[in-house]
Amino acid sequence: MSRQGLVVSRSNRVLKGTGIRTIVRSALALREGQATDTPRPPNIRYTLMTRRRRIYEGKAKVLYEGPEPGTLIQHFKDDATAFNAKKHEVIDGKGVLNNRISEYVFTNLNEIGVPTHFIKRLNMREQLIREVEIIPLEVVVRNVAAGSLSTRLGIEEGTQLPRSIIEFYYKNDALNDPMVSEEHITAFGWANPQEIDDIMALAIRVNDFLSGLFLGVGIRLVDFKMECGRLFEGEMMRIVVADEISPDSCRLWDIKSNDKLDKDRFRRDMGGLVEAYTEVAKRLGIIAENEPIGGSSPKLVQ
Ligand code: AIR
Ligand code: ASP
Repeated sequence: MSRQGLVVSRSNRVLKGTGIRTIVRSALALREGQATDTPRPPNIRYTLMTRRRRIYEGKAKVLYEGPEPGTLIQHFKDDATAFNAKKHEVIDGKGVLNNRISEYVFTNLNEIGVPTHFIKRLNMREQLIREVEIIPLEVVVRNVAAGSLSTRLGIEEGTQLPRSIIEFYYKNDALNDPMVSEEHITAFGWANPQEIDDIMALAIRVNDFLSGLFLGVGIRLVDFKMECGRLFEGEMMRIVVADEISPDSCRLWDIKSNDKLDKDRFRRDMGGLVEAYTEVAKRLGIIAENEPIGGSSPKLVQ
């Protein structure tokens, strides 16, 4: 990642308090896009020397080693991919919005007793999470027909389903995340029957919570994807919700207009993705009405 060991260039600032701590603090704040009042000396380039160990880099996120054993830092990138990364774009501001929206959802889930990997948000793009063993499944819950379900079964998008449907997909890019059944999951040892029960119970609770949350702000939760992980605590293990829950992983339609407020805007070349995610964040009260959108962080000099 180019943001590691970054070089920050700033000029025309009054020189004051330039101890190494101040410099590192400023550089960190800048890197994360936080406002910093700490003045920097003019025309000097700083190299941030703290290097974190990168554990994993996915399409939209990076995981770094956390400050304590058993923790990780989850970093939200601006990258958007679809159709198994065949389509790729960098959308300025997406990572910041997903970090905030996912923080909000996971904080609420923790509060209502749905266990998650989330500990706290650290800055504009990063959150502290518990290290879990990711179960290689994408758990999709659907309330309204859309996307691949509509294509596969010929059901018109927007059709209310008779009941919520849970589907499993095997997380494997090379295979295009194929849909799998409980038979496949247990036969290949991705999860055992007890774990599948736990995952389904979590999926239903998350769906109930999210449906109500979004309905309250005039948004229909059409479907969403979640991932689960095994959290080991001493001798004990439990299944928790992991990854992220954001407009990247949900279909969210405005109740009145049916406007899409999710990643389908990117998948279907509709434009206005950051505006749509901002609308979701504003309706949830995460960001203020007049807060600027998209402004992710200062431009970094490579
Ligand atoms: N999803 C699936 N893989 C990645 C993601 N984000 C989400 C989609 C949609 C739901 O899972 O964002 O909310 C179902 O997707 P599909 O394509 O199977 O209809
Ligand atoms: N994120 C996945 C991909 O890059 C799938 C999707 O969201 O459409 O292919």
